[in-house]
Amino acid sequence: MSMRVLGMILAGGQGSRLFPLTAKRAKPSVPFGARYRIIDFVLNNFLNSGIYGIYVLTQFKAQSLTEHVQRHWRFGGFLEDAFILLVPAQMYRYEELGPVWYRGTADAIYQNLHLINNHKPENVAIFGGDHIFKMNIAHMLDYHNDHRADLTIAAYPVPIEQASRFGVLQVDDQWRMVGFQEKPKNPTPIPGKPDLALVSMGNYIFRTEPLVEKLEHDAKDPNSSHDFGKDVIPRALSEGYRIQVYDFKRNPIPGQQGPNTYWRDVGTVDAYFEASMDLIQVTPEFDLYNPEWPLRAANFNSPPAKFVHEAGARTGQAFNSLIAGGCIISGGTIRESVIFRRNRINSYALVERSILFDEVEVGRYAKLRNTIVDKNVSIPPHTEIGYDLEADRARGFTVTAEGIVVVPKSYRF
Ligand code: ADQ
Repeated sequence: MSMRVLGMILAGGQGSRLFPLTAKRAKPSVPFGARYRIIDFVLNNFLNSGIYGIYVLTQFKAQSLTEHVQRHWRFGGFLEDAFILLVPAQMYRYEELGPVWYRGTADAIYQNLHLINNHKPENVAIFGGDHIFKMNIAHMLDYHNDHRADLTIAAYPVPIEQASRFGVLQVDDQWRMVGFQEKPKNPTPIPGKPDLALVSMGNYIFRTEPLVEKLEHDAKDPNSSHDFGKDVIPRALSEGYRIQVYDFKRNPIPGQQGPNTYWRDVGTVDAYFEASMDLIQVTPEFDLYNPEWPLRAANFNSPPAKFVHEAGARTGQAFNSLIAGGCIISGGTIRESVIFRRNRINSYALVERSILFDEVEVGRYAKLRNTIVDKNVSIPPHTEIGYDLEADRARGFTVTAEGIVVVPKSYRF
């Protein structure tokens, strides 16, 4: 019996604009929101949509991503079609390609056509692993089937000045795609809305047969860069394939009111920081607390977060912040911050508008603001970060255009 839909997650991009957070890890494994990694959101989208057969295609700096998925997303067993498995580039799996990595997003799927052939799904849902969003993929699948589409592309309106970073598309009144330009210099606005362009989210549902046909064709083309946006989609459109566009805003999330509007690329450190700061609002745009859309993550047996003080010092306290398990806030103060696992904030320390990854210790009287501290760093007493940006640069920290300071993983003072 063939399965209805096979999930494939593209997790092999370099994420170079997120440096130094991606210096040692692939973008999908960058930590986010005190206890998640970016890939968790798309994995939850699949599971919450009842899609349990998922391959994650990996490539660059995949070690922490591999460990995360293998250890914390173990799944399946009894049901043959229930699995989450990693697929690194195989090299020589297809003799004629030789020792190549995934040459582009389309090639990553092409190099795994044998998996599609094994499962014989009616449709293949190909999603990026880089974005933070909630999406009921079952609803998009129903739309795709109702329209008897060869390909359905999820789309979202963005301000016209941002549109050059995306695939920009045009639709007719039935939302059939009639135009597509990958990262155009002069994006075409939505008719009647000169400030907005409709862009591809890089999330596709293909009927299996046209997908295989297109990929086999593309693989043989010496002029192709083997990318969905640059090569496969424009060609499919010009050849008259039936391509529907799915309006992400109409995607219904159980337990969530109003249109679905949250989709973040977090492509740069500044975008990452801003998306993190949204989470600590009283009513954030992205709700982690909706019980009808559970967001599974790595589960550690962390002890509870604890807030204490030494004799004579002020008690440890946190305001408008997310604090993960295993933290000890021992006399320090935290404001508007996202604090991952097993951190220790000592007496008289002040952490403001900052993000601390796992296993960070902030020494007594240290002061941090607008700072991201990557994993496994011990900040000596009295250190100031985020106050004198020149001094921070001189210490080898990254300082972004918006003045956010990043202390790299395992930095030694
Ligand atoms: P880009 O933003 O350029 O455009 P791309 O670099 O192609 O995105 O990455 C898409 C996804 O594929 C990411 O999740 C990435 O990790 C992964 N990926 C990239 N190269 C890969 C490879 N060689 N092997 C495996 N995985 C790989 C795309 C579309 C646009 C669309 C935007 C939306 O081309 O049309 O608007 O995504 O963000």
